[in-house]
Amino acid sequence: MTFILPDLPYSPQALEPHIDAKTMEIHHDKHHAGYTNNLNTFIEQNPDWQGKSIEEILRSPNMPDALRNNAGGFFNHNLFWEIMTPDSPKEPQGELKEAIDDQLGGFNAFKDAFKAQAGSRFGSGWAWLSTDGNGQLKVHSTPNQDTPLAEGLIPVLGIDVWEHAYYLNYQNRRPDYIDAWWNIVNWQKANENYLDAK
Ligand code: MN3
Repeated sequence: MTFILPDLPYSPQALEPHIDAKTMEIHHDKHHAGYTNNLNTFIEQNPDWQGKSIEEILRSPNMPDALRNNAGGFFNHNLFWEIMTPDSPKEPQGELKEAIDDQLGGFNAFKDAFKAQAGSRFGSGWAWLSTDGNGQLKVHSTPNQDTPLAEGLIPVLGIDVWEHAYYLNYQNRRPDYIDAWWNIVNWQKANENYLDAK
């Protein structure tokens, strides 16, 4: 099985001014492409891992680091492009909105908890809103390219807080990047992810 780098679902400049076109181009065309190529090379050279879906790979308990990092990078960025949009409704939608209200104390409390996870992740990683598949939500973060799948969770939405995701525009101001990111969250897609996981 060969994993295919997906096209961005919008133009590189579509998310400006919140994420600039140059960052999007480098992030997709270099970083995401790199994870995808390295993943495919690893699988070519390690037949034991052939024929598995990306989810099956990432739920395996015994991934070597080369696989863990590149499979995670492939999967995480696939999700990342999808849960952003230039046409954000700016607030949670549908059943996901109800679950955020019921379980996490509402949108503002959720944003604070999410920003705390994203802001305190030392070095490189991701912050997530994930679900256990039974409707329960969890706000958490992972280092490097680790995924919620490895913890038995399914990601609903996530923010990349590697410096390559924001440094050109925001330099060291990660909190400003996180604040701006709420303007481009695709809440319809996040709600679909939540419903699909049930
Ligand atoms: Mn990235």
